[in-house]
Amino acid sequence: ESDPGGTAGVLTPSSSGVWCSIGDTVMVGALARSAFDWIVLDAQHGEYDRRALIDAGRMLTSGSHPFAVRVGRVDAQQIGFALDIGASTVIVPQVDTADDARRSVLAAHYPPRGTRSWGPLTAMWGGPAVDAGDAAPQVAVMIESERALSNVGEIASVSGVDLLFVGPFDLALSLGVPLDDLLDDARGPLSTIREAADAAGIGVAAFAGTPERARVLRDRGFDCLAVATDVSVIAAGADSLLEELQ
Ligand code: 3PY
Ligand code: MG
Repeated sequence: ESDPGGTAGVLTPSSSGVWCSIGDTVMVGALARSAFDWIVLDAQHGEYDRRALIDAGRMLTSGSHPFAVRVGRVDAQQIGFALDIGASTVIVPQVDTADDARRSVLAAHYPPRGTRSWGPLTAMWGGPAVDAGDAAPQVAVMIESERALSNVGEIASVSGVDLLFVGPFDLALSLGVPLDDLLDDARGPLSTIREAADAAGIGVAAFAGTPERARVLRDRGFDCLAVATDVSVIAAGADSLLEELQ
């Protein structure tokens, strides 16, 4: 069941995002001015420690640029803190069960809906004093294991789960299949995930990392995609600028 009040999250249909791992505020600022629809700060595998998250969050919220944080795990403190720094979407990795999903939703909402602790960091920075009752973050749970796949129907129907976010790299590892086989399989796990989301009336998204994989995922019915990473943007930009010179 989707959030009855709706959310102002960044993961919307037909949108393209960039996944930031470097932990650098200037890089995030440049990407916020680019044509990408959304930005993810990756605090699971990226270089975002608490300080780097604060710096990036302060910069993005002062520019009124909405963003997402991928937290390190299903953890109330990390989920609350991602929202404290102004993220409008939280992406929770390794959500394997309906209970993991419920804990993620509870952590993202203030009482009475959830258990989030009051954290007015953005107000401290001079931003809007978000009223506790008004905060409506988008909660995306990552489906990236065999266990998550077998529980995907139950996970999708947890009230407050707004989106299933596929982590194809971990999902392929967990299933013991090559990544390309997972992506090429039109009737396999990806369609199971999409159908579970459809049945629950919620959205889907996925990490692609390259435009090539994004095209394949689009063919599988995923059109909210992390198409590139901050590192790949730099590499591709460097090559294309030099090509221009030829
Ligand atoms: C995965 O593919 O497992 C991811 O988590 C993408 O970052
Ligand atoms: Mg993963």
